[in-house]
Amino acid sequence: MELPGLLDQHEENLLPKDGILEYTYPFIRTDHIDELIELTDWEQDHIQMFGKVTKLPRLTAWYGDPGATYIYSGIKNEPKPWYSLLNELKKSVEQQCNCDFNSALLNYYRDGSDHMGWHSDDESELGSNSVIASLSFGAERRFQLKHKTDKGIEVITIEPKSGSLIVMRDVMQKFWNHKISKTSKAIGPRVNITFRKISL
Ligand SMILES: O=C(O)CCC(=O)C(=O)O
Repeated sequence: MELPGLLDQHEENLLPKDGILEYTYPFIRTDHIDELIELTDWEQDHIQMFGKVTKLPRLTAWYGDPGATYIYSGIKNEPKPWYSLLNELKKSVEQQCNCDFNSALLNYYRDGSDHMGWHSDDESELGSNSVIASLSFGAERRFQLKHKTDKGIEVITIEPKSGSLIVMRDVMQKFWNHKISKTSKAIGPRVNITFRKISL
């Protein structure tokens, strides 16, 4: 199911069942992207797949309150301290979704070959039914959602606009996987920030 044209508005829930995915556009100024690229201390992480160590196909950075350590894909992330713009973005998002966050994962997709495979953000340190808020800046990429068990539900495809906010709530991470697909189109960079709350 493709939903690209639907999205110049606030959508309360784009999922047919088992969780909530809210979409809001426009939400925030799009010109933060250059500053985010410059001010973030990006890392090139590696993962082990089929016994081989490979580069993660994007750059990442983990920021947060002291102690907000996060382990995903076998990578242990100690938080870097918030910088001012990131903290301001966190406050705007907290106000909009009426919740609070203590950490953020930043992903930098340098071009169309950078991507993220199917996964859900269901690590134990996030607790159950955690709220995750996702800000997108730059190129529009295909964000796809697939139900983990109900094969009768079509894959949902949205293209979050630069300056949009997605809020994932309720049981969504338990029932849905999501990914950012590769593209062969010549496109510019994209930065995504997911604000999270780690149990301290
Ligand atoms: O880049 C995106 O929009 C998705 C990010 C994501 O899935 C994640 O950080 O877990």
